[in-house]
Amino acid sequence: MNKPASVPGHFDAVVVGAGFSGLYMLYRLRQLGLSVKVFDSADDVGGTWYWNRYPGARCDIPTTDYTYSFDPELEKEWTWSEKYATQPEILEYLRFVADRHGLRSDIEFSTAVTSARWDEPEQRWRITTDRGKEIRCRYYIMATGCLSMPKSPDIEGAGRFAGQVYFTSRWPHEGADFTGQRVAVIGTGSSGIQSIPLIARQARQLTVFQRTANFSIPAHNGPAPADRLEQLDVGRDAYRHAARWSRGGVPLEPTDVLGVTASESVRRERFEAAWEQGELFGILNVFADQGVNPASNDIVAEMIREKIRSAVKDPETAEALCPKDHYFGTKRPCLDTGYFETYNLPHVRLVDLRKQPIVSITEDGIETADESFGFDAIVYATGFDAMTGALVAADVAGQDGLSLKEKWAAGPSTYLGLMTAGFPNFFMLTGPGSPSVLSNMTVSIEQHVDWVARCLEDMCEEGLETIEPTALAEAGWDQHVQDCGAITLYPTANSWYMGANVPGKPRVFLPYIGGVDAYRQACDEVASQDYLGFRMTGPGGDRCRDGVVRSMQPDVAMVLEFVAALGLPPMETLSDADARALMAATAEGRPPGPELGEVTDGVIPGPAGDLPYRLYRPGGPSGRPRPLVVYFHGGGWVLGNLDSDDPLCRDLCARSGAVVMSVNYRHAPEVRFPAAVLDAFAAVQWADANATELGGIPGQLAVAGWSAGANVAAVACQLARDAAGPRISGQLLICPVVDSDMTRPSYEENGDGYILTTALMRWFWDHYADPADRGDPRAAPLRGDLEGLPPACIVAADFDPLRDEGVAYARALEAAGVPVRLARARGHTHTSVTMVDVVISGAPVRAGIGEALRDFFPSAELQEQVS
Ligand code: N01
Repeated sequence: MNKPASVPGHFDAVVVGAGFSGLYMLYRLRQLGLSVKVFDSADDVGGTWYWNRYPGARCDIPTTDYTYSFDPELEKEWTWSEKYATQPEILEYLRFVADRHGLRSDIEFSTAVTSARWDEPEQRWRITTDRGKEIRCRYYIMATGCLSMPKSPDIEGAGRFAGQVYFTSRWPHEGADFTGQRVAVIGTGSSGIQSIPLIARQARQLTVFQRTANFSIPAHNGPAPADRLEQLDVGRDAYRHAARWSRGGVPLEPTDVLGVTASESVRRERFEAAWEQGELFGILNVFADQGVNPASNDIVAEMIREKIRSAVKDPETAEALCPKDHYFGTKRPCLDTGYFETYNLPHVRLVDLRKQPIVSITEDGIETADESFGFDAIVYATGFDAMTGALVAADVAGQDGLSLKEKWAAGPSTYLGLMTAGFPNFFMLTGPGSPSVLSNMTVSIEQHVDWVARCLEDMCEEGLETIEPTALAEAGWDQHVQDCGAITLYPTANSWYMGANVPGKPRVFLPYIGGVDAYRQACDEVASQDYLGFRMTGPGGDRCRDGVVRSMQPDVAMVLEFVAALGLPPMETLSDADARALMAATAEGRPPGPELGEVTDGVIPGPAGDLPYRLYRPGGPSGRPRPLVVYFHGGGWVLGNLDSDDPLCRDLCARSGAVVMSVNYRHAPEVRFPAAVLDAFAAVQWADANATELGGIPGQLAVAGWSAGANVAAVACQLARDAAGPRISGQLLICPVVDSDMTRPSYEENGDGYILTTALMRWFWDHYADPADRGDPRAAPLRGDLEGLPPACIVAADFDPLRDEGVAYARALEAAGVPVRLARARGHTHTSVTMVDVVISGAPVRAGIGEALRDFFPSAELQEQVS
C-alpha cells in the first residue's frame, strides 16, 4: 500500500476513538502499511469502558463472545474471570491488547478532534484538535461508539443542586463513597439498573426516580458457562465463524416456535430456560414471533412481570416496576444482579415519575409534584444521545462545506452505516444503519473494520483514492433499514433506538435490525460487485457501479428463502391435479385472516352451471346494507378456489367495510377461454341484480381480483360497459394479467426466482387459451377499448413479471380518461401482497387497497364505519 506519509502533520488515516473499534482499526491500518494517528479525549484506551466506571458496570454479552477474535494468540493469553466481566476487567483487557500490539505509539490521548473539513482540491481531510494542531489525512474514520455522548440532563434546575453530582457515563476515577448519604438516582436504564443495587449497599437512604419501568432479567453472573467454554475449546474457529454469521453476533439457533400457537407448557418451559440462562439473545429468542407479534410479545412480557411481582414484596412498588408502556425488547432490556430485590430494603424507595413528575432539582434535593426530597448526592443515569450524538457533535463538514449535522437534520442517512454521500473517504464504525447496538458489538466492530480495511486495500491496488456512496445507493439502504424496522414492534417504543430519549431528535429507527448475518452478506455483496453504489476516483480512473443492494422487503425475502429451502418442484412440471394439490397444501396452516361479522357459502347460476361463492360481511350492526365487491381469485385460470384467497378476501372486507363476494369460475384446461370471463361477467350481473339479498346497496358494486382473477375482473368491466350494464363503481386489479405479451422488461427482470415465473406464466397461458385467442381483449384486456371503464386501482409489485403490464394498463386507462390509482407494491412479489399476516410489509399496501375500495363508493357512511 501507500508508503507512510513523510510530511509532518500528514497521515494516511486519522481515527477518532481508542475503544474496541478504534484500536482494531489502528491495528488493521498499520497492517496495510498506512500511517495512522488516533485521537482520544481520554487519557487512556478503553472508549466506553474508560468512561463508564459506575459501580456495577459490566458488559451484557457474555465475555466469551464480547471479545476480539482477530488474534488467536490473544485469545489464548487472556482468560476472562466471569460470565459478564466488570468494567475494570474489560478496561484491563483493552490495555492488554493495546500493549500487546504496541498500539499506544500512534495514539494521542487527552486530545479531542474539534473539527474535520474535506478539502476538495487537495482531496484530503483537514483535522483540527483542541490542542491547536492541524492535521491532514486521506481517510477520516470515526470510531466514536454508539453510546458515548451523554444526554444532557433535561430536567429543570439541573445545575442548581449544591451536593455531589454524578453521571454514570462520566464516573470519577477515584470512585464515589455514598456511605451514610441520602442518594438519588435518576434513570432506570442499564446504567441505573446495574448501579442501583451497589449504591444501595452504601447509601443511608436511596431514592430511585423512575420515568419508565424497564424489563430486566437476572444475569446469573459467575464463571463463564461450561458449555460455552467447551464449544470454544473444541472448535474456536468454528464458533467464531458461527458468531459472524449469526443474527446477533452470538451463535444461537433461531427458534421457530411461535408464541401465539405454542402450548402453555412449551411457552413456560422455553421462558424459564431463557430466564435461567440469563442472556439477552436467549430471552429475545423465546418465540420466533415475539419481536413482530404483539400477542406473542405480551406472553413473554407478562411472564417477566410475574417474576417482578414475585421478587418485590410491596405490591404497589412491584406494580410500578412492571413495564407496561412498551413491548418487551423494543427498549434495550437489561441484565441485573439483585435489582428488583433491592426495593425490598427498608432504606430504598421508588418514586414513580409518571405519578409525580419532577418539578425541579433544587439546591438541596429534588422537588416532585407531590413532595420535596433532600439529598446529599444525585446520580444521573439518564443515558446518551445514541448512535448519532457523537458523530454530529464532531463538526464534520464534507463537500461544499455541508456539515453532517445539517445533512442529518431530519435523521441520519448512510450507506451500510459505513459512509454517507457528500463526505468522501469518511468512514463510521458501527454507524447508524448498521447492526451495532442490536448485536454483539465486538463482532460488528471487527466486521466493519475488516470491511473498511479491505476496501482501502482494494482501492490502493486499483489506484483509487476517494470513495463515497451515491445518493441512489444511500437512499436505497436508508429505505431498507426502515423497512426492516417497520415489520417489527421496535418503532412503536419511545426508545433511544428511535432517538426518542433526546428532546427534538428526529424520530427514526437508527440501527439495522436485519441481522449481523444479513448485514455481512449485504456488505460482502457490495464489495464483490465492484463496490456497488460507491463512486471511486483516483489515478486508476473514475468508476461507479450505481445501484441498490437491497430493495426487496425483508419479510418477502424471508418467504422466498423459506420456499426455496422446501425444494418444491416447479409448478409447471406437475400434472394439473398435483399442481392444485400443491397449492392447497401450501395454503394449509397459514394464518386465517381477520375475524369478520359473517362468512357464508352459496351458489349462483352461471352460464354453464352453478358457480360457488363465499360472502364476507364485516362486523358491526348486522343487516345494514353496504357496498358490494365481487372478487375473483388468482391461480392462472387453472388453480385456486374460494379457499385459496380466503384470508385476502377477509382482509379486503375488514379494510374496506364492504361486503365481499368471492366467486369461483370454471378453470382451464378442463374448460378453456373464454369460459372464465363469461362466468365472471355472469357473476357480476347476478350480484348486481341480487345486491339487496346479498346485503349490498343496489347500484354500489365494484369488481376485484388478483392475478388471473384480476384479468377476469378487468374483462368483466369491459363486457359490462359494452352491454351497458351493470354499472360498476370501480375495479381493483391486484397484480393483474392484462396482456399475453411476455416480452416486457419485468418478465426479463423477474421471470425467475420470485414464485410466479415466466415458465409458469407460459404454462398458465397454454392451459387457458389458444395462441390465436391470446390477442382477444377478453383474454388480454390491455388490447381492448378502454374508454368509459370504471375508475381503477391497480397494484403493481416490483418483483413481479406482470409488473410492467399492470403499469401499462394503468397508463392506458389514464390515457382513455379513466381515473386510476396506481399502487406500487415496493419490494413485493406477485404473491407477497396477498399473504395476510405472513408478510407484514404487505399490510400497508393492503391498507391502501382498502382505502381505494372505499373511495369507489360515494357512501360517506362507509368511510366513517371503517375509519
Ligand atoms: O441509558 P438509557 P443507560 N427525567 O437511555 C431516564 C448500554 N449500556 O445509560 O426511559 C427522568 O437506557 C430514562 O427514562 P425514559 C445499553 O445498550 C450497556 O442506562 O427515557 N428520567 C431511562 O430510564 C443501554 O441501553 C450496559 O423514560 C430520565 C434512563 O434515564 C444503553 O447503554 C450498561 C430523564 C436512561 O436509560 C443506555 O443505557 C449501561 C429525565 N429527564 C449501558 N432522561 C451494559 O450492560 C432520561 N431518563 C453493557
